[in-house]
Amino acid sequence: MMDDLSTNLFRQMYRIRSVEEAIAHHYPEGKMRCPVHLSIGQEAIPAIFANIIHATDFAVSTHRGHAHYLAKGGDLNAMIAEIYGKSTGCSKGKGGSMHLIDLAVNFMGTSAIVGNSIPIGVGLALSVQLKRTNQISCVFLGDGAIEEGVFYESVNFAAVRKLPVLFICENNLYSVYSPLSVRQPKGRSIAKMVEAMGVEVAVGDGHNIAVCYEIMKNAVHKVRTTGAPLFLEFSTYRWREHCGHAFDNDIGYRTQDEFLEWQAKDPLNNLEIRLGQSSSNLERTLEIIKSEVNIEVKAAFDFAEMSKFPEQSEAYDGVYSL
Ligand SMILES: Cc1ncc(C[n+]2csc(CCOP(=O)(O)OP(=O)(O)O)c2C)c(N)n1
Ligand SMILES: [Mg+2]
Repeated sequence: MMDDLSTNLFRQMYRIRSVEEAIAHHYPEGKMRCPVHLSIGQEAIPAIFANIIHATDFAVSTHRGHAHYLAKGGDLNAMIAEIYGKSTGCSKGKGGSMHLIDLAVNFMGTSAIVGNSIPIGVGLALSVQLKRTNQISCVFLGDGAIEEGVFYESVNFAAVRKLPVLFICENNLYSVYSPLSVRQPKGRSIAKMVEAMGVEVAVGDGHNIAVCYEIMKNAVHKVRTTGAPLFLEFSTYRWREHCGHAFDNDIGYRTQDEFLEWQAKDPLNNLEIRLGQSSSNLERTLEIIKSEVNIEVKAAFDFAEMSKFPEQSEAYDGVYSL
């Protein structure tokens, strides 16, 4: 992989990780009054996405959406302010961590309801088809969303109407505390199930950034040129508890050995080691990237802290008019 691309991927992954680590660090202060679902450990796929997708393409995501918002180019200050409930937040401080949106970069929203954003993303793809623009619509979803009925309706509709939608399933093996083994029959492959619905699929080890980059690049190109849907399934693993800032390996739904096995495959750490060892110039570049990102992240938290809470009179602004 070329150095420029590798350092870009490093920057994206490091930026997402730093933002999430800072959220985890400040969360116990009690100033973020919303649940947070962190994707520390899952940064590779959004970082790859950031390097491939166009600003004009649409994207929607889930309750675990910080990384996708940032990867699509969403405003960092507005995201942290939103999590702090401030009026400068991307949803004016009324939505919190699970309601991120940045229309300036066509990041069209996230939802607390599992599966809820899938038909929105498919609807956006229908709008692209009707307007005959050269955009695609990307739908991030977790393995748990596959168990919602709306997923099948949406995939079927996308297949039948041949819509330019790219489904990106981040399979982190768990829906809250339930592993796939208690939710799906043994050996059932999510991707194969989707393929049986008439949609092309590709599968990748979400920790192998070189392979996943090629898979995603080909998929985006294919959806854009054919206008047909495509489904990607990447394996990945979240390090922290399902919801919140802490680690929860002690509560018994997964083993410490499993956790350590995935942590050893950390794409961020492994890329840093590989690049750092390859030349001292690259090693210096990584240090510069890290200090730039650290400054940016600190500034976003300062911005959120300094911003005001919404006024009571603004409670329904932008929501609906009576
Ligand atoms: C319709 C609905 N059912 C259940 C929940 C509770 N819930 C919140 S997140 C979640 C797990 C979703 O798992 P997955 O889609 O794999 O995403 P992950 O949390 O692993 O990123 C569940 C069941 C919900 N928010 N909405
Ligand atoms: Mg999951």
